[in-house]
Amino acid sequence: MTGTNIFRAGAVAALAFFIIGNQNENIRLNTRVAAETKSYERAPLAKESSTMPEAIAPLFAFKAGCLLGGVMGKQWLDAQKAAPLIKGGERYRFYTLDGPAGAGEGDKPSSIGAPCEDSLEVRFSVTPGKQGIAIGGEWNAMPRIPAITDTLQTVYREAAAAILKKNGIRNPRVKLTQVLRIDLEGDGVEEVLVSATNYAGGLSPDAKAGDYSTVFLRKLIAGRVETIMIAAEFYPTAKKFNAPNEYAVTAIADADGDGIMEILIYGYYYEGHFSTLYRLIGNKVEEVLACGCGA
Ligand SMILES: [Ca+2]
Ligand SMILES: [Ca+2]
Repeated sequence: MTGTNIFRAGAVAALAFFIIGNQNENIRLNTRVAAETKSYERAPLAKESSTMPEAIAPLFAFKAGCLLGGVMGKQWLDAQKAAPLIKGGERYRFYTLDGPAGAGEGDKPSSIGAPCEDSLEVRFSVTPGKQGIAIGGEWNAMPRIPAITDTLQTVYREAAAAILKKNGIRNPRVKLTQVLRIDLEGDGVEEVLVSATNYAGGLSPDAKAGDYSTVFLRKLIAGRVETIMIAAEFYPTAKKFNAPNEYAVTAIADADGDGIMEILIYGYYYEGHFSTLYRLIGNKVEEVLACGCGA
């Protein structure tokens, strides 16, 4: 099996849409954030740009350590399309879940090497952290900073339990690993990103009955808090040699300069890892770029 196939399949398989409808959930209206939405720096829209093509803004995922691709104008380019446009010497800003984390120059992308010749790495002029995302371009890519909150909150444990039961795990061991509050689109209403994982025997080639890993979004839609699945796999029964993945959010940043923050999810399995960038479109979440490496 190739890592590329696994990470693509794992990332794409989980796009589904559920309604939980817990109206008591505390997603609060944040008027201070709303007031700030007017001052975002945005990249010029295509219709505002000159006849010269805009320079590519590369996107690099730390932890998985690979070039996601880039944005040019309003286009998302995957790594293979972006790489020829990245000559080396581009300036990147680094972002973790805690906020901006410095800047540096990147060199020309090069192959990670066997067994992932198609995955590309970029070396930086400074030693960045091991987390988060590197973003080229000049816009403010982190107009809002997520609040990293308590993983024992009952409302999110209950939301996770409902998802697990709906996906066939009758008596789930609910283990939240991350609860992040962030206003993704800057409309003054916070969303909540929840990660939950239970691999009873740790990550291995096999899954035990009741194992799962998921990242989902809680979002206020037309007066109801709803659940939007982003990445997920559920094992109501044990599976052999299926290479289960564990998922968590490693960055939340505006990767294309439109003012809406994207979500970077890191996934790993027993013999590889990957990063997948998702964007919010209205009330849906879709994958835009991914990279990784596995045996
Ligand atoms: Ca929002
Ligand atoms: Ca964006």
